[in-house]
Amino acid sequence: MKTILCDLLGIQYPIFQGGMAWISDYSLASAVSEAGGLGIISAGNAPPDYVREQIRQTRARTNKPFGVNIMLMSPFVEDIAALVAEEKVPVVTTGAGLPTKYMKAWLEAGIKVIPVVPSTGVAKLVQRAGAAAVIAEGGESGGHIGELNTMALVPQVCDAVKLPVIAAGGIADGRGVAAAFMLGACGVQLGTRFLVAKECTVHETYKKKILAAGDIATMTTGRRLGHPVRALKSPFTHQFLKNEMQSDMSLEELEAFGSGALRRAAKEGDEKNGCFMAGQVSGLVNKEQTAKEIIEELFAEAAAKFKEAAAWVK
Ligand code: TUI
Repeated sequence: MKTILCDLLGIQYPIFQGGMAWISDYSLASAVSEAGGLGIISAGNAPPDYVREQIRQTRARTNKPFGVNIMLMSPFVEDIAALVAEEKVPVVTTGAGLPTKYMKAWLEAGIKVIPVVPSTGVAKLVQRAGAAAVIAEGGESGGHIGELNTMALVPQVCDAVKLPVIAAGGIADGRGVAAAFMLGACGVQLGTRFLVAKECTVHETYKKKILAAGDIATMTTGRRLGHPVRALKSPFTHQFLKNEMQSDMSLEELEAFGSGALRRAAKEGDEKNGCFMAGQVSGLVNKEQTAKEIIEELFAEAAAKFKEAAAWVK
């Protein structure tokens, strides 16, 4: 299954591995790129030296295209923005904000810029600024989410811009991939499914929790802070929600309570104080596989779905 996204980026399968802060390192990104998708290193809140080393390690393991995801709320965002231009990484994806002020420098460095957009307005804005494509990520996804869900967001973004659209949020198997294409997307981005990839170096406890999770295992917190986050229900998320509802807790105190929680989950497997960000599809993710197995299975399933569906039309 080849789409214009494959030609645009020089990849074999139209799939991105989502940039997951504290999780998507060179091990996962290089495995996904080698398997024919687009592997993405997450800059998250990390300092530039860490990200530079991740880029070098990825380049040492694959000659294929890869991306760096820039979390725009990072305290190091200015330095990371300069770093990716200096390193001339093939693709930059962005999340949690507007990337427009950095885009001129990235485009001058020959980088393909592919922002996550939560709405048609943001999609149009980044199209004007020179984006090569957009990722329409619905609220089924893990981590920081927008207002709309994938089913409503993807077709509206497809109508709003002329760019290739990559669907994200709520996709974990071939049915999801096929559905995303039916909504008008020409590619998909998956995070949660790649969290349990063999090459993913996240803490074993995190993987076990995803594999054990069911359909109603996630919840959102952080609405009072203006950035809702989806994560597996846990002692941390329940306490966060309680704090959030308590009007005597200031926004600063609430931010401080949440600070470091994703790192504690991803690096330490801290079941009590960690925040295990994950998508609603956690219930569909039931086995650990290599990145290559995941990608090949997804597209074999999607192709079978399309053949089945074609037989319904007389
Ligand atoms: O960014 C993500 N997912 C993330 S970032 C992250 S790190 C974090 N940790 C704690 C609190 C907050 C963040 C964990 N997961 N996905 C991409 C995404 N981008 N989702 C939503 C957006 C987005 C929202 C608004 C993109 C642009 C945007 O622009 C409008 C504006 O008002 O800035």
